[in-house]
Amino acid sequence: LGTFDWADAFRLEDQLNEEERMLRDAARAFADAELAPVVRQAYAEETSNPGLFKKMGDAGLLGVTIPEEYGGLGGNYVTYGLVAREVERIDSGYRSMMSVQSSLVMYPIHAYGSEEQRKKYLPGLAAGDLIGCFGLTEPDAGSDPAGMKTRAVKTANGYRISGAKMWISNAPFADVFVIWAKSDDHDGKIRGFVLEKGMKGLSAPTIKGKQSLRASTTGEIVMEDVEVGEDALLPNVQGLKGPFGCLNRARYGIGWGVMGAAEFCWHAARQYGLDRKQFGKPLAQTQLFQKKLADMQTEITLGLQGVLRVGRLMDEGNAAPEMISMIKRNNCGKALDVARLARDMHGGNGISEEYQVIRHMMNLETVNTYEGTHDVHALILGRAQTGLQAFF
Ligand code: TGC
Ligand code: FAD
Repeated sequence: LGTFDWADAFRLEDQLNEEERMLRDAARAFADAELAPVVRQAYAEETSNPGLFKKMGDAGLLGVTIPEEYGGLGGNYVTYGLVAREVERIDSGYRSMMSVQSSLVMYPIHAYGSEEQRKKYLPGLAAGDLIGCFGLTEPDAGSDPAGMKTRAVKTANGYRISGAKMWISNAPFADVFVIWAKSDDHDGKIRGFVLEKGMKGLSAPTIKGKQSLRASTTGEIVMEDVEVGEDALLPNVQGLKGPFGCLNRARYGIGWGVMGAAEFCWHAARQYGLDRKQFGKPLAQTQLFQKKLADMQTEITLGLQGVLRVGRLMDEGNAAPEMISMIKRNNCGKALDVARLARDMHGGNGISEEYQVIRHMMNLETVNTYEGTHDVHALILGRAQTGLQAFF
């Protein structure tokens, strides 16, 4: 019989190859050195430092799956997931900055863009010299992006784009805006466009006062008759499968990322229970405390095994969107449960920013909502097993 490692119950470590472990370790070292020391202040002040993109780029964390010829790492999806887990172990907002850049900006430019667009944007995005954002959600179209109002009208030289996007990560300091609009030139189908900071009519005001994901900057995108050339259109995709193709990658990464946040909370709760004594013995020596630790350990172990399986299928080209819905939904929900338990197990200290579990708990409320809410992914899975859509 084998030995039992409480922190790696199903020996995830043995299921990774040498290169995956090496890149994971590098991401962990980066996160500990560059992100952990700044996150508490960033969260308290609701600011995120755009300079972190350059640091992430130098560390190879941007565009992990993008080929090296465009500045990416040329790695597999398991590596991308492992990196997300390490970054989110520090903060979901930092993982958000990274995953928007990689999956929602670099991926569509690589997958749907022209060779000129790839060469123009990808190396700068991979280096972190350029910052990207992804505009799908609108004030009146969140879970139902097909209801978007943003329009692209054909002009002599290109398109005139008008509309507003809401809740857009990185937007206030973005250089490159991947936005989705209904195009009158394509029978009203949704098309992707790459806009650039400084275009006339384009602005991205910051949304202030978030009580969650405060270390990541979020904004609106306002487009008032923004004139773009034909070269702004992403030529190789049309319809909702364009943005959903990007979301598949980002949702997958979130499935891994939230396990990092959950692991932070679990380990913190365990240590707190070992250190703190009440009624003459460590809290960790009580049955209720141990039951909670067992629940955390079990859900995290199963969640990690699930994302590893889906990651391997992605790397084989065999992952279906419904599998990604399952791991996004379940891992977000379980991570939120773990964070709430950890908050409780820290007693009064659990509400202090010093112990950090409440920051993770607050962040996970957002992560459970964005990229398809917990309930929307339930409806995707319900449709897949009944053949009946229950969205409307
Ligand atoms: P539906 O009829 O299901 O599909 C329309 C077309 O899209 C195709 N499709 C997909 N293609 C690839 N991957 C997927 N996962 C796909 N899902 C659907 C589908 O095949 C069809 O193609 P075609 O060629 O037949 O037209 O569309 P629906 O309107 O009924 O969709 C319903 C629903 C609820 C599933 C969908 O709208 C949905 O997933 N809503 C959630 C919206 C969402 O996730 N928004 C995310 C915004 S971005 C974000 O949150 C970033 S936060 C990032 C960060 O900071 O980390
Ligand atoms: P709604 O769609 O209005 O949903 C409200 C509630 O109703 C939810 O509980 C939902 O599950 C439920 N609901 C909706 N439809 C149904 C139904 N048919 N049946 C049952 N229940 C239903 N978007 C981007 O495009 N780019 C980004 O970079 C981005 N970053 C974000 C960053 C942050 C911090 C946040 C908070 C959001 C971000 N989003 C981004 C937007 C995010 O994807 C949306 O908030 C999310 O898709 C939900 O949309 P909504 O907020 O409009 O909620």
